[in-house]
Amino acid sequence: MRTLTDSATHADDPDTLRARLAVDGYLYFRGLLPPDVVVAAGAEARAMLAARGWADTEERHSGATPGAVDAREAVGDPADRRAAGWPEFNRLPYLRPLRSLVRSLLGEDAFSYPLKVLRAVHPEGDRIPQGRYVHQDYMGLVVDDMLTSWIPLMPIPRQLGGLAVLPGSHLGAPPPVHVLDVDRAEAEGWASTDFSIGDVLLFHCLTSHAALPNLGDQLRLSQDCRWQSAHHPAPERVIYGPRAERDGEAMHRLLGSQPWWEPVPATLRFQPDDLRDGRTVASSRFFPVAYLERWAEGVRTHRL
Ligand SMILES: O=C(O)CCC(=O)C(=O)O
Repeated sequence: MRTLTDSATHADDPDTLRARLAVDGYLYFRGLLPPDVVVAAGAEARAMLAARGWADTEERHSGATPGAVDAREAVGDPADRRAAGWPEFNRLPYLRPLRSLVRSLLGEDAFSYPLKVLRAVHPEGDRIPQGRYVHQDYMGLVVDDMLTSWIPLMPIPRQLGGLAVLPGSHLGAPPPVHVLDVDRAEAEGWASTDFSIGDVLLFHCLTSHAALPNLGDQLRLSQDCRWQSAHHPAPERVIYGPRAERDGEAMHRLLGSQPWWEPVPATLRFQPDDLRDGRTVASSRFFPVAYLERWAEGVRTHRL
């Protein structure tokens, strides 16, 4: 497996970052965030999950109570919902080094979605978590040039199943959805690294990515969060949350009084949720997109 290219020394150089994003489809920053804040977020999430029997406080996996196998199941798990609503965890995308960096790429009207995903991934067993499947985030949300930030909440060596990306995959046809086969990934040129506290992996919504298997005996904790420019309409459900009785921006009631909280831009327009059922054509301001049509029944790409 190739090692992710570190762009930390170019964090203040948006032209270089845009050029790298256009070629590789991702940007990786070693040590971008203050470690103490990330450690606090991880410790808080772990303690809350532990209180519900997900893992003990030493981070070891508790076999007795498997918990949710992936983020979708976790939404229905009170322990995970509580951990994902805690301030230290939510604060990470609002930290200046990350927020300014994303804005230098997407523009000053860029914002992070109010809902952040807490991934608590158990050692690999019979049930494979969603994140292990090769996918592109565009397919779920249909927002041009949406970026995802992936933040390890603990040191995540490859053995613990960090995230891997396929550099350059944003320029071609999306692969069929399948579980990442690590041996095959070697040959195909996938890239990952041994992640440390403070690292951030940022990738484009057309970039294929997947988690490596967790072959350790610890619960692997990370956060992923999505970003877009307010120039593009946003899917309503990612701003207001999945519930039918919507009463304003998700998380606002819980976190709106935090000094770091920023509401989504007032100018933001919305795209109907049923866009998922229709035809869409992707485009990017960073690179020419292989003509990509997304229909309800799947995705077709054509080289122009
Ligand atoms: O962290 C994981 O296991 C998967 C993350 C992922 O697929 C994503 O952020 O889109």
